[in-house]
Amino acid sequence: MQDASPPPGHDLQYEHAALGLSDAQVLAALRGMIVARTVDDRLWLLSRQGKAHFVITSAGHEATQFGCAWAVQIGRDYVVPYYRDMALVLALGQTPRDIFLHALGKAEDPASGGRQMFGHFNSRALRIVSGSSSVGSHPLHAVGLAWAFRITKETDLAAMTFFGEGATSEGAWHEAMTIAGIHQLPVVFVCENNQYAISVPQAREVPVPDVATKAAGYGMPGMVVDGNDLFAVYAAAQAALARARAGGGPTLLECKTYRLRPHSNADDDRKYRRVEEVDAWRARDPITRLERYALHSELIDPAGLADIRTAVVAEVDVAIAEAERAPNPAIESLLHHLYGE
Ligand SMILES: Cc1ncc(C[n+]2csc(CCOP(=O)(O)OP(=O)(O)O)c2C)c(N)n1
Ligand SMILES: [Mg+2]
Repeated sequence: MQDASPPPGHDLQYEHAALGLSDAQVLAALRGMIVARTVDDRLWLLSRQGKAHFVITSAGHEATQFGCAWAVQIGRDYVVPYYRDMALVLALGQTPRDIFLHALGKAEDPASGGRQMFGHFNSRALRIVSGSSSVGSHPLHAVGLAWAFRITKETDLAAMTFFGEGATSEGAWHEAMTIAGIHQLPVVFVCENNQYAISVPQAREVPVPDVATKAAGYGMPGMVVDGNDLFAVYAAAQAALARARAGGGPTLLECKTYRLRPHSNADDDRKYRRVEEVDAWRARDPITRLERYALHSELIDPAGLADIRTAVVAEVDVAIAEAERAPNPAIESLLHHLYGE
């Protein structure tokens, strides 16, 4: 039988108190990451049931996304995410209900009133700007925002944009990096390097082992971060955002991680990666690592953790039931936001 007790110690780079994080913040992040994974599981089931036509999820990327969200001044800094950032938008304040409304294409979907493909998260209040479906193009939008701050003389804010390592081979990404570097704009570029662009492994999409080294060509620092370590990501994101807001220029953060699911519900990852490889990364699951840390630091005990998991399932059940009951968009809304309507 497997020993259920946590191994001694933990394998995160920092102790939370050293980063100025309270016990309550760590537990809130842990709960939030569990919510994100539970929503992720349920999105997958909705797609298998034929209720959600397309889903693309963040399982495995939670520490990267929550660590960055922690560093954002929510509602002040602009966030320009990509389709993989479901956990990020939850960490910034969107709700499981918002995500399900979006996935099911319902009228109250905050992203588009049920008219946009899943993954185009946005919120005016939270300053989350909808990404483009065209891989690698939306970092340009973040750079445009940062340039606007310069022109309007707005200070003490930054734009943070997210993308995969595959995106760093796209022309638009190079243009974004170039302009940010020339003008030393307040942008933090976050690469969520999960080692695949759909079925294409990193060695066939990126010519260097570390995406972070590309930063040198654009006049900005680049840093490799363990993307499955919540505290390491937070420390790096916090430093980069603080520097950007203070006029110190852009940074490229490369968070090394792994997606635990196929690329989308339309993909079968068994065709291009070995089960043993996926299992090896499951052993480094960012949520398990944070749980181990929380137990080791006596922030919570196993019974408390079980209570969180039970409460999260109940919360997500309610969100999904509400979203399923919610009305579909009216036919008259078909052309809203299009062609001047
Ligand atoms: C310009 C462009 N080319 C191809 C695609 C199809 N496509 C969608 S996602 C994706 C993989 C991108 O991989 P990566 O940037 O590493 O992000 P990940 O999905 O791994 O998080 C591709 C090729 C697209 N949407 N846009
Ligand atoms: Mg990738």
